[in-house]
Amino acid sequence: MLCYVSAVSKPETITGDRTSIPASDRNATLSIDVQQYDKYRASPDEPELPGLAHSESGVQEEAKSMPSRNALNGAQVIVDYLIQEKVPQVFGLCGHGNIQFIDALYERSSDIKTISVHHESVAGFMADVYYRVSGRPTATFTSCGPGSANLPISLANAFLDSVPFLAVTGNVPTSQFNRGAFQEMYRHYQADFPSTVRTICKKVFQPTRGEMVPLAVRQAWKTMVTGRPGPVVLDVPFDVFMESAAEEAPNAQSWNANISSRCGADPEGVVKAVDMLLGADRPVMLVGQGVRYGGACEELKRLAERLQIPVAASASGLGALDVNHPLALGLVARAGHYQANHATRQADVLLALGVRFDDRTSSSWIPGYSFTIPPTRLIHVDIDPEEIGRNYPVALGLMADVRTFLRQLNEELDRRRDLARKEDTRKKWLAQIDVYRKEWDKFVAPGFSDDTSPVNPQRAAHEIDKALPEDAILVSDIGVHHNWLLGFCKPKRPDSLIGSMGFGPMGFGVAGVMGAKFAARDRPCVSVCGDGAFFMHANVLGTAVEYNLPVVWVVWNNYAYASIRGLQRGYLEGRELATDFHDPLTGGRYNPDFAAMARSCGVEGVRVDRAADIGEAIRKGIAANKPYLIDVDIAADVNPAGAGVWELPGLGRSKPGIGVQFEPT
Ligand SMILES: Cc1ncc(C[n+]2csc(CCOP(=O)(O)OP(=O)(O)O)c2C)c(N)n1
Ligand SMILES: [Mg+2]
Repeated sequence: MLCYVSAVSKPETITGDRTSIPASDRNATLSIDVQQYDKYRASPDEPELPGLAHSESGVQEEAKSMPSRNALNGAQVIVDYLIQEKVPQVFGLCGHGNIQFIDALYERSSDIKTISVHHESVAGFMADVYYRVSGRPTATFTSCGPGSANLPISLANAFLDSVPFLAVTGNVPTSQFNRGAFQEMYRHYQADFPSTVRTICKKVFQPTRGEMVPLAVRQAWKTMVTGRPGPVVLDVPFDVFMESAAEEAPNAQSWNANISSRCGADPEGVVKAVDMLLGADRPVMLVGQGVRYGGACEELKRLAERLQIPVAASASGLGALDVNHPLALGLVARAGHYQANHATRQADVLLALGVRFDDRTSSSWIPGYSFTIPPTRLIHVDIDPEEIGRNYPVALGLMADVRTFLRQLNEELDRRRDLARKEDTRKKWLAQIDVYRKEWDKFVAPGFSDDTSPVNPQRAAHEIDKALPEDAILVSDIGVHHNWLLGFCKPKRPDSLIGSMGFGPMGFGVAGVMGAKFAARDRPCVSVCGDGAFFMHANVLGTAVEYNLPVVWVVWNNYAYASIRGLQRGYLEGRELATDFHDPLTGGRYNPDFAAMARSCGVEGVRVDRAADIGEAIRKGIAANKPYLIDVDIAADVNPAGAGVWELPGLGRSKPGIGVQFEPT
């Protein structure tokens, strides 16, 4: 392993003005053997008072009194820390505010790759999906002012979906704070990018001296990954990137590797939960993102099979249990599967694991469509107690890591002798659910064989799903296509179908698929995205070419912001404005030729007009092993119907496509 030593003479000489360093030394990088480097490492346990040499250790004192040949500046500390955390690559975009950070990346380019994108939000979405697939956080880098102001959409998305990444944002030099320097947000408070992002990330750190960087970076990383994960911003003024920061970066291993947030539930609560589940006549489990990304899928399956409890999923939990599993009910939502909604709304005990109960999962909290709580007795388990009791009263609320909780439940069951107590009732309940499943299958059957053009959306979702190999990662964008995919794809793994549910920003899937590819080089990565979102973020084509990323975009081309037009049709008596794309002369539908656009960027591009050709096009796209775009002409006038409803307060509520509101007796 090689480490760098920046050849600067004394920390003070580089403060604020790197030009005072002889040009020959300024960018010099020495490679030394790690053992030699280790000679200069102070013990990570030794505290140091800012500005004072540590008198007892000797080591630090010696290092300070010698010419500080290995002093790292702020940027170098951050980069070294990322490398220690085994971040293989960072995603970002340059600006004058972060060129010193990029320089530090340059110095360590054999240890960490730098991926340059064409829009900052793309970097954030890539970092986001990289985590969802790999389970490891990465970082973004953006400049001061507008560069970082392009990032918040992806920060907000990660925050609401509990996905961590470290956003290293540049800011103006501290010496220019509150002077209205180029790109400074100064009108309310100096260098105030933190105010821009404070509501959409877990925390913002803004070190204003070089020596504050080591503490900021290690704390930022810890905040990001512990408890309920989420993105953190490290906002670094221009001079702080360059200022001498430390002899070495904090030791990531000692600061962060030994912290566990896998807290279990109150043991009495575990006993009570088991009592409730064993005594239930119509129990259902509802799983969310906490199960998928919390690595609890095995434990979930074990519990479900052991107690024969059916498992429904929120959109963020779909795939936690293979949807082909006999106990899997599918999706609870407005457009959810009948067997899922109809089971959860009749359940006498509902065990909710890592779920938020948002309006789309809960049919806008109107009783009898998704849930009927009470009388359903809710056991709600979440790592974040803020989510417990937010929308429904609980019979039992437990703050816990979902995986640990499931292990606790399984252990408690090992101690019980009365597991078979309700076997017959349970069989009856599952048989009842089977009837709902058949009703749903009959309800949706016509869509699978519809051969019309433009392609029926249900058929399109089905064809896409059939064409994907078992290990494929499908990243959806936001729009009506996402609902169709949730309804008719059959995710087998926790990362088979990735979507955004909290913030729902267009572009998430267009860009996120490239993050998936970085996380899983050997798995096919496919994005299904709306024509509106693709046009918004078409810059991704260039990035895929520049980094040779064999991803496939399936553009769900319905010549409209169709999900929103659907609302105008459903709630506003069809008064349509600003929701479709049309030719001003003919009034006919308009869009660019996406396939030609792709080819102009060096990406393979094809157009598909018939349902029967979708599968073949996807298989070819994956086999091509290079960036590939498939533009599919899809009907816009059909909307996915399910067993739930959605209300826009003041405008009314939709009607379920199947079933009626459940009234408990
Ligand atoms: C950045 C952003 N702008 C606006 C919206 C509101 N919005 C949600 S879905 C949608 C339409 C998306 O159109 P398209 O990408 O073509 O997908 P479709 O619904 O047609 O499948 C819009 C405008 C959003 N979610 N994100
Ligand atoms: Mg569209």
